[in-house]
Amino acid sequence: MTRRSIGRGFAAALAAMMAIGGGALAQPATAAASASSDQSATLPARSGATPNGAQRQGAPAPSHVGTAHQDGSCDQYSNGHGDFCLYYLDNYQGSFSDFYTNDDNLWDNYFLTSGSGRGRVVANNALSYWNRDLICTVWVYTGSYYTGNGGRVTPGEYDNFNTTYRDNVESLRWVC
Ligand SMILES: [Ca+2]
Ligand SMILES: [Ca+2]
Repeated sequence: MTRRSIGRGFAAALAAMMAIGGGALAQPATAAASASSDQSATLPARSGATPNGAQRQGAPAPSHVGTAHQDGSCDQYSNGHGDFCLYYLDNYQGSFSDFYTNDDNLWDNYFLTSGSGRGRVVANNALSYWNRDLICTVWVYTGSYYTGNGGRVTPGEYDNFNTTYRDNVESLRWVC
């Protein structure tokens, strides 16, 4: 199964772009003891977190990972990898949709879990996010097929989207 394969060139070109958060207002309950919201424009100085780092490939999938992508569970695995979750409301409230692989078009994805927004299309409808992967960065884009403005979400980061990305994300991809 091919997952999160990404070229190196594009990421380097985007490395100077800004962080996307709008200011941390609350924390997801299960992340309270770990991640902090990093608003800096510089890349985290941790191994494997830079766009020029090794591609994410060959990692053994946890036994329960078969339907992890778009299964309505915002997963984090013992190997440090996890989903990127988009929430319909601010502060990780309402329905969400979970992504373990790249997705160049969020117009055919829906908010999956119970709560406000369930069943609505994800594109241009997400207000907050949580990157549950502690190794890989996510880039979100205001256009489909990785076009428009691109913003970086560092490993473990969660926040409300800032004005550029609020209700305005249409594609996403991973950089490890
Ligand atoms: Ca999942
Ligand atoms: Ca899609």
